[in-house]
Amino acid sequence: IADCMRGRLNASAGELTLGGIQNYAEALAQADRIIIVACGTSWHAGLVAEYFIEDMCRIPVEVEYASEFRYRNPVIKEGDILIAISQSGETADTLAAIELAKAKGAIVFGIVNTVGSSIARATHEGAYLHAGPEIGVASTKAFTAQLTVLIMVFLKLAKRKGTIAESRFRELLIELESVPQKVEKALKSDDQIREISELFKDAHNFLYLGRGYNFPVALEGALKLKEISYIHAEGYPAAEMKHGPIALIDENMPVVFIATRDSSYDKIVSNIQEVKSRKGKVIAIVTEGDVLIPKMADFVIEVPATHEALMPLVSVIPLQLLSYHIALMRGCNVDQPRNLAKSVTV
Ligand code: F1P
Repeated sequence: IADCMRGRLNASAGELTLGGIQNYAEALAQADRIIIVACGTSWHAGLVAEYFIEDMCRIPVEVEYASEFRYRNPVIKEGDILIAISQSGETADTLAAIELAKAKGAIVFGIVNTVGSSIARATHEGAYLHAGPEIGVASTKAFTAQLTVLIMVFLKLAKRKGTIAESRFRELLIELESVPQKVEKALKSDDQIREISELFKDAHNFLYLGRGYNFPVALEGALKLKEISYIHAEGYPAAEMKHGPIALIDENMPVVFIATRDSSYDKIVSNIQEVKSRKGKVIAIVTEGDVLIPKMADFVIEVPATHEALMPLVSVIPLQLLSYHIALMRGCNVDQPRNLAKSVTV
C-alpha cells in the first residue's frame, strides 16, 4: 500500500496525483456512468470500487465479469468510461472486454500491476499499482493495491466534482495514509488465526458474510479459501442470508462474519444472532475494542478501526491469513494451487 501511495499521496498537503488518468480527468468528471470489468479477485476490487464511486462521486457504476461482458451484447455508448482491473495484465477475458468497449467508442482505463502487459498496452490510459510481482498464483497484495489506487483516483474525482466536502476529503486522505500501519497491525493476528485454522481445517463448507463495503470482502475471503485450500466456500451479503443460505446453517457450518464497526453494525449483529441461534460456528472479524460481538461469536479476530470506505483494505487481511493457514494444514501448495494459472490467457 505504501508503494502504491508513494509519490501519489501527500495527505498533509491535501495532494493526490493520478498518473495518466489525469489526462482524462474532465471526461471522468462528466461521465454519466462507469463500467468496471475484471475477473476473480480483481472483480471483487471492482465491487468495492462501485460502492466507493457511488458513495463519493455519485456516478452510477456497473461491475461486470469480463468473461460475461465480452460474450453478451452490452450497451456501450461513445464516450462511456470503462475501467479494466487486472493483476497480471494478461487475462484474456478482460482484454477481449477492452477491445469490445474500444470498438464502440468507450474510453478505457487500466488498473494494472504488470508494467508493459497486454492490458496496459490496450487501454487508453491507466494507473500502475507498483505492488511488485505476486509470488503466488492467488491474488492477495494485488487486491489491496487495486483498492488503494481506485480509492485515490475516485477520492480525487469526488473532490473535483464537489460531491464530497473538503473536510471529508482531508479526513479520508489522512486516514488512507495511516492504512499501511493498520495493515501491519492486522497481520499481528497471525498466531491467533493459525490456532483458529487448526479447529476448522477439516470443514467441508464455509460461509462468509458481510454488509456494505465488507460484502465484497466476504466474496474475496470465500474465493481465497476455495483457491488455495479447496474447501467449498460461499460469500454472501449478510442480509441475503435469510433468502436461502440460512438453510445451510447447523453446528457443522463455520460462518465468517466481517462485522467491523460501520453504518450497518447493528444489522450484522442481528445476523450473527440468527446464525448462533441455529448453532452455526461464528468467526467474527471485528473492530478493535468491540465488546458486543465477542459475547456472541465463537471466535473474534480484531482489526484496527478505520473509515468504513477504507475498511476492506484492512478487513481482508485476516481472511487471507485464514485461507493460508488452513491450506498449509491441509498440505496444499499455497503458491501453486491445482488447476489455477497466474495469467488466464485463454
Ligand atoms: C484474475 C484471476 C485472479 C486469481 C487467479 C486467476 O487475474 O482470476 O484473481 O487469483 O490468479 O486470475 P488478473 O486479471 O487480476 O491477473
